[in-house]
Amino acid sequence: MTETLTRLDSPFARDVVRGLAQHRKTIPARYFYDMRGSELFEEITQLPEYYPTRTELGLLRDHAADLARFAGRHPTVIEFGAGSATKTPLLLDAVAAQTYVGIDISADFLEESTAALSASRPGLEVVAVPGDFTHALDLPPLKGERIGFFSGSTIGNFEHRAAVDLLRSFRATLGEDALLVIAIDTRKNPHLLEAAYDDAAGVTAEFNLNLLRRINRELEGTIPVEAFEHRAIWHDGLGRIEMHLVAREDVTFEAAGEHFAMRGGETIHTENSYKYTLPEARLLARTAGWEPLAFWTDEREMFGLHVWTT
Ligand code: AVJ
Repeated sequence: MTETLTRLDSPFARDVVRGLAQHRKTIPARYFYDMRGSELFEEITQLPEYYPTRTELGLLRDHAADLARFAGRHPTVIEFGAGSATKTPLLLDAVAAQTYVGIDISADFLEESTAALSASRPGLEVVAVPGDFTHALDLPPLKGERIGFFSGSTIGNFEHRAAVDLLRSFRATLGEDALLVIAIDTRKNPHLLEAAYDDAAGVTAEFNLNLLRRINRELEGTIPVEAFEHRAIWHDGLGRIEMHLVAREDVTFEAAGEHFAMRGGETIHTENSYKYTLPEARLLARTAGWEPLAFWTDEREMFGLHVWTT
């Protein structure tokens, strides 16, 4: 009983109820990442259509020497979000980091990624800071140069104003004379974008639908998942990919103790993934108090890796 009460009173429950009660229904994208959602995202990163992960890895590899030139002699890498087993080591090696600080709201994911890093590099000092990186954080005293790392183009999940606020918080957390290495996906042919977010194997569809399954699992939901389908659309005016869950027919269901009804064709908007031209990315940097220092992209300009300074 207590268990039920706490679960139906969690931030997830509150955000689901608030989002589904709206005329235009939404659920924040951060709730994709339960255990199953994280597995599915890992699968997405391997899909032939999903270019971001492999392109970012290529850029980190190709520009290791450039990154080393910007870094000082005893750098600390401060990662916003739990580290990826593939990308984080590439940056740490490129700059010969002495210290690594991982910041993530999920203590479990953070514990997993920092433990793996410590185990694989005995010489590295590893610090886990459980916390919400969308707010300025007090870090423990750090020696050496500070290099922030925000990978995956996660910045794309934030609306422009929220992205500016986030980048200002990073600046406050990192302090003066810091660098930020940030991955930002580029604007490109809409067909390529829509394929990347609606893959032939249906993994992204499953990732999107898992949000409904998660509500059913955790919030006593009765959502008829088969009555929904995945949709990814490029919105050119807003410069973003939108993911939706579309009701195929009229549906009614319960979730987190509330009753909801949707008409056939009505959607739940589950994610925005903003894409930036180079001038847009530079404007974003300057608006948030950063100075662009370097930008690297691949041959086909599929993805961008930026280095900014304070
Ligand atoms: C993790 C937010 C960067 O927007 O590409 C992948 C999430 N959603 N496929 C992205 C995602 C659908 C991803 N980010």
